Amino acid sequence: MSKFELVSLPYSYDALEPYIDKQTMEIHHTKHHQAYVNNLNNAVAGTDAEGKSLEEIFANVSKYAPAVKNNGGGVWNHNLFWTVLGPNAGGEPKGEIAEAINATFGSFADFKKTFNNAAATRFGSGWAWLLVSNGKLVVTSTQNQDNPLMDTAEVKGSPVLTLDVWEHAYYLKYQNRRPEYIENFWNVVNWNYVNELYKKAK
Ligand code: MN3
Repeated sequence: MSKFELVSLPYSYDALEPYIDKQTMEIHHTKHHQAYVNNLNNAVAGTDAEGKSLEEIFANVSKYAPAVKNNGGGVWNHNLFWTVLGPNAGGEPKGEIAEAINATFGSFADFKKTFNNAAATRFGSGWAWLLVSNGKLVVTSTQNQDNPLMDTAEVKGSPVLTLDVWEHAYYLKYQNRRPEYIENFWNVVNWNYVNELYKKAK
């Protein structure tokens, strides 16, 4: 039976400096993300989740053990997170996602305020999301490693942008300053890829 594997980063650990530091990226990928992969493989072994894709599991995640949900989310969420970041990125979105953001939120600045607020006010550990829900762009946040693909999600849909607001994502560089981490995140958003995800999801 094929097992879940740790994806490679599409850039080097220091590629997002100075906004996300090399040490954080290396520990986040090789320790945290790897642990979710290992724990997910252990959690699905010998159950009827074995051999299923994460998307299939999430659609019925309420039927599985908490370890499948928590570690499955941990694997999938980080897979997405690495790809919506990139070096030589940031700035204003372009293309269809830019038009949709302006139409939905009024402006890019207003969208950022909404997203930043979702990320800053998520109590404890979790994620902020921009997703397509019933054909519309929506901002939400989830606790722990939950995500909008899960049947348990309050707001369901297809994510196109996400931000990890677990302390392990920022504490080495930013300590308790989550808002500063959130603000700097905008310098490393890979809008070209977010736009591709949006075109598939809408
Ligand atoms: Mn993380």
